[in-house]
Amino acid sequence: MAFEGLAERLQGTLTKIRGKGKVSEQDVKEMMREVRLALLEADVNFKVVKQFIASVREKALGQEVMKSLTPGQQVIKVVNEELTALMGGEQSKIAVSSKSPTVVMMVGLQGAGKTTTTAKLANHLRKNHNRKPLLVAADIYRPAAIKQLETLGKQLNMPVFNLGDQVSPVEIAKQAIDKAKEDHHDYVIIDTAGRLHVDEELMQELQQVKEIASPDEILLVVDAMTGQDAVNVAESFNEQLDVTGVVLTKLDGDTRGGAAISVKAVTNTPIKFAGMGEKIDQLEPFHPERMASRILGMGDVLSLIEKAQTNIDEEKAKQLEKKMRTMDFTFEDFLEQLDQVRNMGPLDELLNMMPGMNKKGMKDLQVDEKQVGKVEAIVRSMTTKEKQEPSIINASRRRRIAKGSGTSIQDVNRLLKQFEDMKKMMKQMTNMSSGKGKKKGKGLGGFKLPF
Ligand SMILES: Nc1nc2c(ncn2[C@@H]2O[C@H](COP(=O)(O)OP(=O)(O)OP(=O)(O)O)[C@@H](O)[C@H]2O)c(=O)[nH]1
Ligand SMILES: [Mg+2]
Repeated sequence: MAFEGLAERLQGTLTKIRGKGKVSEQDVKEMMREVRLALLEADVNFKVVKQFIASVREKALGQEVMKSLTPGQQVIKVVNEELTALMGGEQSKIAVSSKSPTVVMMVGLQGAGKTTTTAKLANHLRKNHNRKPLLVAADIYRPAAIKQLETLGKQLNMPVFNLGDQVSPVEIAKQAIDKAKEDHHDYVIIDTAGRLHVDEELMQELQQVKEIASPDEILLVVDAMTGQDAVNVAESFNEQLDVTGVVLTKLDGDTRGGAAISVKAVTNTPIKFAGMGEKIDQLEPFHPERMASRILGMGDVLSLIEKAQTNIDEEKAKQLEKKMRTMDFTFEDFLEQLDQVRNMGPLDELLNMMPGMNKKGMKDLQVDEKQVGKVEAIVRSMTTKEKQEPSIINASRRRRIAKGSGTSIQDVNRLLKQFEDMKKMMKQMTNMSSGKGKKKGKGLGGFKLPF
């Protein structure tokens, strides 16, 4: 499987710092040395590696600290982000012309996988985008080329446009597009001939086809197994033809993966699809992010990172903030918030993530886990009504709650008092930030949270 060597090396390196509570500059340096070697060994372009390492190092040292991740995990996060960016960041989709049909031209060296990919792409477009492609046999040089596409077309039950091998590719392309319009095809995919090396004659012909067909997309098909060569080939094709996208084939093979990582960086052309096997349905849209996590082989760490970033659901946080403003914040909200944060790790996070809580001066609040447990027990001993409307909690209810939670009446009293204070403070803070209460300038000093 592609990337195995690279994945193994990177994982080995990253595992070393994964659980570390502290990552020193020296750690990062050593790790980057290993990552560098791993990438070079995977046949990633030298310049690309250099740049990559520099930007990871800078970001790993300069980044904002996320409390729910260990420093080791944070470095992994940076490596993952940078690797994703290197491979193009966002997924890059195939062109769609506003004027049907969309014309796609496939180019590339001999044996790269053009003809196979032409069929795979047609299948993908029909299956996933409900399109009606026309395949065009414009390789008149290799004896069996037309036959090969015809066979694939039959297999797909899709028409193949073909004028035999006595008509020029330029003429074939022209007539194919007319035919596509006539038959209401919304995609035309032109399979062209390949050569062993990039040569002048081939390029000229491709340029002529390009001129007549004005393709919306020129997909360069490159064989991932060829490593650095794939990147060089991509560079020359790009210079001559201005390709709009790359298809990396044979990523299922025993490749070292370097091409996947450097092609975008070197040619500034996005990888749009990846060939994952010889079968017609083995073509996948290329997702830089997924590819990066596959290379890093760190689904667990990466999903933890993702969780840390999204766990406090933004929508909920907004609702909560609104509630606090309007004084509707109840003990029920409090519990919900507590649960959400519990899923993630250290509880002092709660304070920083609760809207309005991460204001200056509140940062150093320490949370005593035992106290939190006590508070939670008290809240859970309340009836729903009590949680929603703490004002109804009279003396006998307080007694009952204390008993139910294994705490004292004083504890319950203190919590209720502090909860009211907290709500008041929220109001004050909101007023302050909206400018209303500025004159008071009371500050928040001395206020204690319920735990
Ligand atoms: N394993 C694997 N094999 C592939 C993939 N894509 C193409 N191939 C194989 O690569 C070989 C060459 O594919 P073609 O589609 O004929 O290549 P081409 O670029 O059209 O070659 P020419 O027409 O000679 O220039 C075939 O045996 C394909 O089955 C892929 O993603 N994975
Ligand atoms: Mg071919």
